[in-house]
Formats: sequence, C-alpha cells, structure tokens
Amino acid sequence: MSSPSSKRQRTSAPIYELLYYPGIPGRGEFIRLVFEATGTEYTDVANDHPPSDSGPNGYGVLQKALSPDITRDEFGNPPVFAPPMLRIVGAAKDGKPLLIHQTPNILQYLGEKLGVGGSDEAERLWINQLALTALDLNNECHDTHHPVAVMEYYEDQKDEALKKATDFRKSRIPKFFSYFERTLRGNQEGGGEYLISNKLSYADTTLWQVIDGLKFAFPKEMEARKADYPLLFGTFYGAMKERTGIKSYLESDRRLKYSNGVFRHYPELDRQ
Ligand SMILES: N[C@@H](CCC(=O)N[C@@H](CS)C(=O)NCC(=O)O)C(=O)O
Repeated sequence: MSSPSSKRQRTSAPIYELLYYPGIPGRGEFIRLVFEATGTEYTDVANDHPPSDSGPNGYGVLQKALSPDITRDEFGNPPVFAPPMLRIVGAAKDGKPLLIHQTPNILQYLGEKLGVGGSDEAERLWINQLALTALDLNNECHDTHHPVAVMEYYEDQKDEALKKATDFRKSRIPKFFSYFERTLRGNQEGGGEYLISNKLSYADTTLWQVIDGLKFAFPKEMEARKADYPLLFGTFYGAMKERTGIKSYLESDRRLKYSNGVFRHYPELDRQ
C-alpha cells in the first residue's frame, strides 16, 4: 500500500500522534475526523510510516505499545488494552509523552483541547452522551458480523450473524436513528447540522462516521429507511460532507476505504 500523504506537524503546536492499525478507517476514524474538521496537525503513525519508509516502522510502534508484557511504559503510562491510542508529546508530567486510549476518552480529551467539546458543563455532558450513544451503535454494528467470538472468522459464525444482523436492522437501527433524529429536531439553533448548539462537536463527527459506515455495510437497509429520518440523512449527513476540512479530507488519500473493519459489507446480512 502506498503511504497516504501525511499532514506535517508544526513544532510549536502540541504534537498529536494517532496509533491505530494501518489500511482501514476502523475506530481510528473517529479521531481522524476531529483532527481534520478542526484543521489540527497530527501524525497517523502506522499509515504515515509504512515498513518501506526509511524511518521507524509505524506499525511496529503500535505493536510495541500493545505488548502484553507492559505494566508501565518507559514514560510511566499504564498499559493499553486496544487501539485507537493517542500519544501527546510533552503532555504528561515533566514533559513526557502522555498515552491514552478508549475512543470516547480520546474524543473527550480532544474535544476540550480543540474546541469541539462544548462551551459549558451541560454541553460537555450532552456531547459526551451523544458520542457514547453513537459509539454504542458502532459496537452493535461490529457484533452483526462477530456475534459470538471476536477473535474468530465471520465465516465460522454466519448463522448467528444473520440472526444478529436481522435484529439490528429491524429494531436497533430504527431505535438509534429515531433518537438522533429527535435530538436534531429539538436543537433548533443547530438547523439540522448540529446535535448540540450551533457549533460542530465531536458528537457530530462521530455520529456522521457511524451513518457513513452503515451506508457502506447495509446499503439497501439505509436506502429503505432514509425517508424516515430527513434531518439525519439530509441536512446533517450532507452538511458534514461539504464542511471545510472534512470535504478535502474525504477527497484525499488519507481517507481510507472501508474493508475488513467494523463496517463490512456482507450482502447476505443486508435487507433482501
Ligand atoms: N471500547 C474500545 C474498543 C477498542 C477496540 O475494540 N479496538 C479494536 C480495534 S478497532 C481492537 O483491536 N480490539 C482488540 C480486542 O478487543 O481484543 C474503544 O472504543 O476504543
């Protein structure tokens, strides 16, 4: 795979390093979208430094951080359970790198630092609860192709996957979508573009990514349902794609294609 063009870091700004598997959007995409929407420089370590590069192998850095022997890393950070991780150079005590993980934890951190996390306590909590709910939907989508065993192949759990996906399409998707549609409708100052207030938040980018992924995974189901959720599929989804930062990102080679990540397209799991 050729290396997607990376965004160069400015030396005076905080140095953000995303550590996530190379070649797929995955859960790393929730973090990338926040950087891209806010025009923030970051390094996508595994994608920006493939093994063919002259520098250190980015995927190797990721694997080292996930080593099962770690109790504390060399800078005192506790072990990481699973990617995505974010390393912020100089942000820990004594100017050491701070390493954090769990998608919503990273989003909350960046939300505050990059001005997309709400302007008062209530907004911060609402944004977080909406992002967590969108990530619940993301996780339920993952379970449609891995309903029994995360570490085993889809092909070895196809019967259960069909049952899970059918329930997901028939009852879970409408429950989540109705909730988000209602939230958008109730936020009159957001004009259908924003979940909270009239300003972009990480809840918006997170929800948008889940909808986009579901459109890839279950195209027939999404097509059949879109008229029921006019704000979600209309104003909200459309406005994000045209947004400064996001539009150019989506057209760039940094935006990776869906394949074998959370969002997978198995035609047999879609509406027939
Ligand atoms: N709740 C975690 C889930 C992290 C997660 O499941 N990461 C995947 C990659 S997207 C993974 O590598 N999981 C390994 C595992 O769970 O054993 C988050 O949102 O960050």
